[in-house]
Amino acid sequence: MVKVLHLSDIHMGSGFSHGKLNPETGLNTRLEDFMTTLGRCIDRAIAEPVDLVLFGGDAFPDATPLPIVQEAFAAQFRRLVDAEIPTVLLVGNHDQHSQGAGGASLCIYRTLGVPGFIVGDRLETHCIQTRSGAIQVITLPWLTRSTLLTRPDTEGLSLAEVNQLLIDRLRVALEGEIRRLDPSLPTILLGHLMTDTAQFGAERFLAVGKGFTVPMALLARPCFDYVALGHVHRHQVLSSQPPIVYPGSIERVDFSEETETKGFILVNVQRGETAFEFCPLPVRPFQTIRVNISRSEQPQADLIAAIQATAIEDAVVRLIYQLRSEQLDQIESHVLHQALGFAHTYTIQTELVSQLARPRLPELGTAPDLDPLEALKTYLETQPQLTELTPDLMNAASALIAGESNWMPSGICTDSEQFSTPIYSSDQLAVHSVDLTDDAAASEAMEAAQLRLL
Ligand SMILES: [Mn+2]
Repeated sequence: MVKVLHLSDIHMGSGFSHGKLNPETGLNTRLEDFMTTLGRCIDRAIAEPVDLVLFGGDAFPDATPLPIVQEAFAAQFRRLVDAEIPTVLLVGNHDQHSQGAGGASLCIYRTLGVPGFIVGDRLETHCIQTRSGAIQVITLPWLTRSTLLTRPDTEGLSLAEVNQLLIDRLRVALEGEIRRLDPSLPTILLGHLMTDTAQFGAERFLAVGKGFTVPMALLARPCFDYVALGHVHRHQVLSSQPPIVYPGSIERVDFSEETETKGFILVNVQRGETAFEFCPLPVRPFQTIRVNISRSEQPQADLIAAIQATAIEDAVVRLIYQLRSEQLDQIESHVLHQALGFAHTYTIQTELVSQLARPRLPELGTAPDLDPLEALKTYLETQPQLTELTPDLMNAASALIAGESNWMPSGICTDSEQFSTPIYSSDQLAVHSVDLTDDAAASEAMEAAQLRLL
């Protein structure tokens, strides 16, 4: 039985905006958080001790981390060298410079010949001798088109066809590795990839052309005793036979990971009989306080109550509150800052429920069924610089609202096609106040944020 610690998506050096300067060290507190958390993973590897550490990729936010960040990362992994624990560092998409053409930040460990360290920057099988015997690890780094395809291969193909071709090539290449495996030894596939069943909008990921998804059928093979994945920041177990596991990121990278538990995986790998457990890490909490006080009689007091009802101590906090513009005078911002002072760091976002709640032209009143032409006329009367254009603007507006197709602005000669369809219908011109309490939109934005990070 080989004992393995599997961690992934460290992203050390990201999220500095959620931290602050530590005057004692001169470091951003979020860098210190990531250093502490990575340190906890390495502590555990040494305390067990495990026979092998697998890192699933994405060490830093990009391939050219600040020297201080690179050093902090190396200082932790160096402890594994001292403890004589073999380690595989897999290359994720964030570790590659210009789609892999500029090398990968982690390759320096191979160049320096760090004892016991293997860099997984290509599809390859490594037979690793550990204290508890030999184990085979197939490394499958983040694939870009140029890894397996040439330009003539992809010429004239749609994105979906290119992705299919990439999957076909991967299937063949992986099959080649599998055939050379020693079936008597435990085997792990270590991959940085998006599977077709991973949560977080795989289809959308594919649709925007930033990557491709690997079918589960390619991974769920009896020749693997454990499939160690990286890339998706939310911990998830995709299959139990064999175990196919994303440990997720070790620290919250941004607010899209607010509710996720962070941790790493301890695995006992045995031919045909693998057991694993998720080990949670005590990481800094993120808290969103979302309050709508637009209908409140006492907006300030309600806002403070919402803050006090939230566990903000030492957390990264964002306060998002919605109010009407005429309530702005009732909010004293220094009181808000005082109430949020217990947070590690915080941001305040004010959203106005409707810009139109306070009529800018008192002449217009607040009649809900205001005629748009009347409104435009009233507006133009207050704008003397537009007097000359007023007849044209009024004509244009009534033509648009009436849906007339043949209206032309006077003095402008255009292609007749251009104005052949009305741009607005009258109901589109009606005034709608924006509903900002749409939770679906909020979660969609969060999902999009997470996808950017993967
Ligand atoms: Mn990634």
